[in-house]
Amino acid sequence: MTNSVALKPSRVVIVGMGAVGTTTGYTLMLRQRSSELVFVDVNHDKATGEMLDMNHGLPFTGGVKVWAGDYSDCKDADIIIITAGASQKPGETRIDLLKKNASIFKDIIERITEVNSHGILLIATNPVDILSYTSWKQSGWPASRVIGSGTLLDSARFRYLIGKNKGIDPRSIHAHIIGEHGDSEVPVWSLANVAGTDLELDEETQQDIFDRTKNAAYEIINAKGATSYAIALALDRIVAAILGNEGSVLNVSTFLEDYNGVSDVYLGVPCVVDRNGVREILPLPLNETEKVAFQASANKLKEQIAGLE
Ligand code: 6V0
Repeated sequence: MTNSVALKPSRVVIVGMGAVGTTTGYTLMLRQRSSELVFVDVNHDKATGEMLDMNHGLPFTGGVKVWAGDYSDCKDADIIIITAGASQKPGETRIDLLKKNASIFKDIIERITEVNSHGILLIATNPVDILSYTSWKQSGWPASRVIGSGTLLDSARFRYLIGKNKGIDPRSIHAHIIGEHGDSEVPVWSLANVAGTDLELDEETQQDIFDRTKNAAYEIINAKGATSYAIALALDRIVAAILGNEGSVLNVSTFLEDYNGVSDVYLGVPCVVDRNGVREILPLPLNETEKVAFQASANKLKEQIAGLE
């Protein structure tokens, strides 16, 4: 199978086997990212059903040991992916989910950190930047090992739409969405390029591409109820960077201190990700407009965090 790391003994636990958790589990299994995959859900029957269905595919893929477990399985986990909790219903913003998911998270983080102190927490549940921040605080783990999926998915949507407009493979487009994974996210047009050359997109086209990037989740949720495939691939990409010790640059959510005028908040920015988690945060030379928008995104999230405390 291409795209797989050698199956060194490694364990990934997924907490929350809904649309995102299940698709992520399936993606990790297909790409054989870890030798062990464990599914945990408050609805154990659901986790069991998904596990059985995937196990019956192992004669076609081989390699991975998959089971439905509980928090005791987090003990030996290298990575614990959290996708548990409420998801957006049509018309709801990600911030609308905060109260509900913050209380679910308290319990989940407590149970994980009771048995594990060495792993990496990879958070996808929304609002992902705020829950990554509260998980970091509660866990007491170094920020390098508490990672949110951040704007990796948004940046993928952005690169896809730019690539489509230009007729170029999105993997060859270098363009970043930073800030909140949500309505205040920021497109970094000043640094977007293909092979170091300008994208040559007029203002109206830029606005259209950004609007479609920002509103993609709303469009998909209205049409099919949830997003799952692209977020699963984004989480798989982060797992690959960690377990493969890649040093890949990914727009994950991380703790920022004195970054473009922003401190004490988690936001999506380009980070170097390797076996230890976030090894390094890359400083982006934002223009003035981008900096103001980025700071506004940080302030919005900080207000929400203050409201929780
Ligand atoms: P879903 O399909 O409703 O699945 C949620 C799952 O969590 C269900 O199986 C629940 O049983 C389970 N669950 C609830 N409470 C607990 C608990 N205390 N312990 C263990 N399991 C529990 O939701 P879906 O999978 O669509 O979305 C999950 C979360 O991911 C939501 O908050 C989404 O908003 C978020 N997303 C984040 C994305 C990102 O880019 N970060 C992208 C897509 C969705």
